[in-house]
Amino acid sequence: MERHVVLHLDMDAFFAAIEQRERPELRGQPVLIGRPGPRGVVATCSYEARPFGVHSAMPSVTAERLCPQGIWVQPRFELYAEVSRRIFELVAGAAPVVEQVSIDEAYADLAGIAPDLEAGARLAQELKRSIRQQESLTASAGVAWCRFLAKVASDMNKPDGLTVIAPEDVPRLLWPRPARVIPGVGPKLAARLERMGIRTVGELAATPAPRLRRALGTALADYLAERARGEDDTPVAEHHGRKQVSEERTYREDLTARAEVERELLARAEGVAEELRRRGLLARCIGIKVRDGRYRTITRSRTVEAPTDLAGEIYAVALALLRGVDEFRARGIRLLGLAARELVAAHEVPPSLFPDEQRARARAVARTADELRERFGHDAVRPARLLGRRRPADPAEGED
Ligand code: TTP
Ligand code: MG
Repeated sequence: MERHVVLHLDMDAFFAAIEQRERPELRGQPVLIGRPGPRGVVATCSYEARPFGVHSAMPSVTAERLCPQGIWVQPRFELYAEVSRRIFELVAGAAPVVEQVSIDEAYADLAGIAPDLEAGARLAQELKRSIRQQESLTASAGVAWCRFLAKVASDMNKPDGLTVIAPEDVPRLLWPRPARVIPGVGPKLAARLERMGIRTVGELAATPAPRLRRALGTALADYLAERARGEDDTPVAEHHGRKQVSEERTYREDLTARAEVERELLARAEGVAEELRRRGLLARCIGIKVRDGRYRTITRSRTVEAPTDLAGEIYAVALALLRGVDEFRARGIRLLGLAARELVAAHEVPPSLFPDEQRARARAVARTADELRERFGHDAVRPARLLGRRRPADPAEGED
């Protein structure tokens, strides 16, 4: 595979740094963003609060105990979103391909503008400088030949850091880090690795492949071994602008029969799932939209356990949501819509620790059906329940 220089950029103490910029009296102070008290959590804290052990997602009561002198500030999300938008406009102006992954974090592919790591580092330095000039905020950057190492690098010298990890730096810079720096290694997997005597990335890299495979299964073992070598061929992709994949239909005659409603819902699930697979996306959230003959509209949504691109799973969630608006169906359905939201790139979801064979087979079957449709036209493959669909949908799709 062609090698690209990748930059990862992550703002320092983002919400807290913005508050310190807006309110000079907070500068140099331990600032805790969030609500104090038994039900609150810390969104983030300034670097002055970090030596006390405070961190993101910590219960506020714990933070109050660790850092009683901390100054609590209620979050102002709209302000942070606006600052974020301006910062990523700067990044987009500096790099050809940018993938924003959170409110304060993005990857950029520097192919074509940075032929090597030194050039990438110069570009990162310039970007940090323009963010400082325009927004009076600091960012930390990492530069490497792949996403994973760029991310590890940006985290190594926070705040205001700039770190390059070249392939020859992997033993010195990556291997001493805890296995947790690998995306997908959460507390459970970390504990499991520890029981195998593996704490650091270096220990992971030194574990013979057969042993790792026996313990974790081939897919996960090979994924971890690859990261432990400092390798990651996941491309930087610009798909994150897309918020949802959806389909809806308006009917000339209101749908009343249960079987008919369910058949329509299944057809929408098929369409949405196919589109997700085509774009290489998985959905964490499924929503429905139902409108009755008197133009009353209800929407419902639900987060799913495992991100999905399977029609069967999407349909099951949508059906459960529809059952919750049963009274609606009694009045007849004029419009029925289905949406997949909170999309994640399929390649970013690490292989599961407990691979679900049935699910893997279902996805393989779905992909085969996609290929057949591509070759033989859209009606070539459809679920038996959709055969012999008679009632035509109104061509006026997407009423609003
Ligand atoms: P992070 O980049 O994880 O944290 P940070 O920018 O505050 O600090 P660092 O210098 O270590 O990068 O998250 C960015 C923002 O997202 C953070 O300022 C607040 C918000 N956030 C939450 O609201 N809750 C959370 O659990 C996390 C992790 C972040
Ligand atoms: Mg940050």
